[in-house]
Amino acid sequence: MKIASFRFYKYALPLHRPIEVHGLKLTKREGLVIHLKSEHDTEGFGEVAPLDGWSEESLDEAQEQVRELKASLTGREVLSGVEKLDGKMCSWFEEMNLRPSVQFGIEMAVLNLIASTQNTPLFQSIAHAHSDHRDYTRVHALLDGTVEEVARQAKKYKDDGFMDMKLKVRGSVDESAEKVRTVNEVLRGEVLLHLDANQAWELEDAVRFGREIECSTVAYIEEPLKHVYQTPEFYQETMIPVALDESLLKLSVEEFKSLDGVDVLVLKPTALGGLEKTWQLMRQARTLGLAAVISSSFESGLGILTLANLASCTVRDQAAGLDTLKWFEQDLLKENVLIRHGKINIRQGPPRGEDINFELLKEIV
Ligand code: OSB
Ligand code: MG
Repeated sequence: MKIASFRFYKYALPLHRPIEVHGLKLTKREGLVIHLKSEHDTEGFGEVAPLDGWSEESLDEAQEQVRELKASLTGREVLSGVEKLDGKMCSWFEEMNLRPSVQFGIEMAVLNLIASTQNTPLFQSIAHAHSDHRDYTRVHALLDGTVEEVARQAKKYKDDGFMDMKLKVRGSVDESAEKVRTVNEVLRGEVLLHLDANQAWELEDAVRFGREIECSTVAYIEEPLKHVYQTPEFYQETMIPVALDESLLKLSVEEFKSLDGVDVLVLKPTALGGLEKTWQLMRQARTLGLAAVISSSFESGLGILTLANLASCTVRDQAAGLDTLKWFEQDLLKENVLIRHGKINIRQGPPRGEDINFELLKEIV
């Protein structure tokens, strides 16, 4: 199959409320969309959306590389077997040294092109020759705000049928612990709670937090510590399993696998450097007995659908971190990605041109 046409676009989507990442506030979400067409006129969309405050590269840098990709891929054959995600994808683009979000976006476009040519949902072509996959993905509902707000959100999502929720606890230890206790009273142990502290605390504070929420049903906490190497001490003192997220951008597998207390890997393919790299981390997690949680970097619905497909292939039926479209006032997909009873359905094939709001895209030539 040939890449007969390669076009790309920029978007700037308005938000209901700012996205807050490591102290930065984004008032709109900007990114790029890659639109590939084969010689049979099948299509594949990819999204390149580095996240300020989180990604190492800027959107301008990413855009420069997408331009280079367009020049080098137009008219070329898709390397056969790349959909197996066993190393071919990375080697195909190796000499271009793609930034993480660009690697993700081109892989997403190529995989969607292959799936739409085969006329199958993306998860079937990803999981082909691999074992497990489901035709849905479970998602945890994101709770964020004051004590009263998160309590209200928890009640609503519980009534909606969510079985997992994730609560941001980046504030003071006392306020955070109060949030957890309040939410827990609403959930009554019927919903699993994930926490995320975004590296807010010194060991001492993190341990105090752990003691203050003692009776709550917390499945794991993401990044409780300023210094990740203190994870074993935190775990010993609190017995709360730890998930690594931002630390994965810095630590190698060798480094984190020796940290006692680490139980979960939170994988953000846009920041980690693509679908194949994430797929390999999913396999390593499995070997090490760790759970893998696929998580968004606030991509549009296009990116979220691809991530939901990837998440449906994790071995354990873990709730993914994909409840971020509620920040967006507008989306690139005409039909909103629905989270019903805590699940995203992924039975449909990859998006086609007619599914996209092209009026929100500005072509870059
Ligand atoms: O703190 O985990 C984070 C998104 C972008 C940057 C950082 C984070 C997130 C999310 C995604 O929380 C949603 C999720 O993981 O549930
Ligand atoms: Mg996190």
